[in-house]
Amino acid sequence: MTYAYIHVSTDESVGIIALNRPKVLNALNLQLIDELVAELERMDRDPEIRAIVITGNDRAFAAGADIGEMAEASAIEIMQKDQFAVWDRIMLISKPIIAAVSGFALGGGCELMMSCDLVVASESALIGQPEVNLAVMPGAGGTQRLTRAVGLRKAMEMLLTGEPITAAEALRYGLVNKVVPVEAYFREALKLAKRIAKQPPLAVRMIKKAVHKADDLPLDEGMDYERNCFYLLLASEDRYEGMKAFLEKRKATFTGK
Ligand code: DAK
Repeated sequence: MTYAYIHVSTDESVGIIALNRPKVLNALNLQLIDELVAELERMDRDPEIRAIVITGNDRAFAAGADIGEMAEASAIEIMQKDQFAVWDRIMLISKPIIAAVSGFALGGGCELMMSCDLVVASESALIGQPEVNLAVMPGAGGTQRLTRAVGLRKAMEMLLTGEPITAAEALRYGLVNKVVPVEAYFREALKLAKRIAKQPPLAVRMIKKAVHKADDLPLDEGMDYERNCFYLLLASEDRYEGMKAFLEKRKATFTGK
């Protein structure tokens, strides 16, 4: 598959997608999002890939949706094309996605980052939702996921002022997992991805889904969901192997069955 706006590679069992529109700070035009989601879905189906890293470049993860493209489109055109539907498909990816973020992660860039499961940021990262400056508002989860992640007061401040926060502040608010020097953010994200890629894939998949349910379900329903996943994993071959290997004091070999 050849793409115009993303670059795809693999390292061991990690799939890597680099957003690639550097001249416009990786502004997310419709084709880029289509390519990104198509590749995420392809990697999700590929049994050789166990975790996915999405990155940009040192200057920008992504500075938002492409304002040039949006400026031309009417509300009716955007609604009729149902452009948000493609974004929603990111949440259906079953494998863990790690964002490696440096520089600007603004608007749709911040929303894309928040759709990932883990975030490793460089010290230069600037993260925010500046849509208000354009007299619009986030449409791909900015008011909902940011509020869940950082709490109502901080989300209000970021969304109403449009001011980005630094990586250090994002770490304090739990919006990113780790902050490292700019030379190291991609390497650290890859290291984290490789670590997760070695875990038994069925357990990883079910844990990811169950954690996301914590945002959506009341506690009793979430507990119920968790328990059903737990029972299902007990039926896997890997769990016999995992427990047997522990008792035999050897390294487990997981097959994803
Ligand atoms: N779109 C298009 N081009 C962009 C861009 C963007 N979001 N951000 C930057 N660029 C372009 C600039 O126009 C410039 O192009 P040239 O002039 O060189 O041709 C180039 O990237 C470099 O940018 P600057 O010269 O501005 O660089 P600076 O370092 O001076 O400033 C900046 C960097 C990030 C502070 C600044 O570029 C900036 O404020 N950018 C806009 C940030 C922003 O407002 N982002 C939010 C956009 S709204 C949707 C899904 C999602 C969304 C909407 C709909 N649907 C599914 C329907 C999300 C909406 C948004 O994200």
